[in-house]
Amino acid sequence: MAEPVKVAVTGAAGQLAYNLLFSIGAGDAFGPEQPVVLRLLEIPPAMKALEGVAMELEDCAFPLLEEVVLTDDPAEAFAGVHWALLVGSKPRTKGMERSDLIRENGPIFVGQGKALRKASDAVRILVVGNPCNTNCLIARHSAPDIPDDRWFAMTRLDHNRAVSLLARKAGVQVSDVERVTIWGNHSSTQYPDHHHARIGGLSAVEAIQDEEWLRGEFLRSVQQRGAQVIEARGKSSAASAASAAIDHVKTFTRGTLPGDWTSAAVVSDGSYDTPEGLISSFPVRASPGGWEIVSGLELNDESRGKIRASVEELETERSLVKDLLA
Ligand code: NAX
Repeated sequence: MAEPVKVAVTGAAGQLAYNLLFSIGAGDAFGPEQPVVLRLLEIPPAMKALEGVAMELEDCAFPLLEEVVLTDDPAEAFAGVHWALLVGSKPRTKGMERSDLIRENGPIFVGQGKALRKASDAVRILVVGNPCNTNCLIARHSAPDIPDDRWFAMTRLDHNRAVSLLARKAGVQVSDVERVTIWGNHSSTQYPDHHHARIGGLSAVEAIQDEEWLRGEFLRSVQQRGAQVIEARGKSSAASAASAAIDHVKTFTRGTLPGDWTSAAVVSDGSYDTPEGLISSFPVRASPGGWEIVSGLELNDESRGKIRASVEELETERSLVKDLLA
């Protein structure tokens, strides 16, 4: 048997993690040959609930799940891990502004960033807890020794939502939809871009024959899907978000399909006029050896304007947490 891959999951007693941990245990993220160790982090009041989750993991008798460690100490959670899935953060409460949420959650990611120094040299970090781009920025600044290409904030759920919507509108399978891009922030300013998408080998405009829908309803539906799920379910997306996190790990472990790309918020290298260092979503090609931002895509004025608006929001968020960026 191979050496186990060690995976830290924070917020491990929360609803998203409840949909995530069992998939990881079953082998969905790392494949049927790869043993896994789960290192689960929670805050002290949630440790009892976490014990319940651990009992259930045990009761699944997953052949690949070698060990489950429960802790409220970030340094212990991250010791030697190859992947850190940072899901835990405080939820937005009634009447709370996005800026309040950023200030509430920022300090969590300073502490966790520092503790990530205990991780394996090969660690990769996926921040899911919101506001995920700016939380990722804070953690990255607190762990300057971890190279830029290891940091991700999750826009895969937005990407999957866009792919699914295009497939349904065109009446094709999701596997026929390629090269969709989510640009910018994981927020309602994100820009789901159909311009380079291919649907069954055609451009999105040719396949869908409804440019007005592509430029209007498609965009708004992806941007507002999270809010719609909350409205309908009374809770935020959990199963689809967990599935997207698994997709992200799979893509960045095994690579994107030939000719296709994915979306992920990564450390900007200045591409597409996005200021260097911001954690912004781009089209990304991955292989088992690494990844790169897809370069050279032509953007029309409308696309450039929409990307700029989302990037400006990220800059505002960065200015709100300036004091937390070591
Ligand atoms: P829950 O409130 O169910 O769970 C969050 C868990 O985090 C709780 O168990 C809490 O005790 C724990 N926690 C809080 N502070 C912590 C800390 N300092 N260390 C470790 N654990 C801590 O929320 P859930 O529905 O699981 O969502 C988790 C996060 O994912 C939220 O921030 C949510 O906004 C975010 N999401 C991000 C998505 C994305 O696409 N990037 C989509 C889904 C989801 O909305």
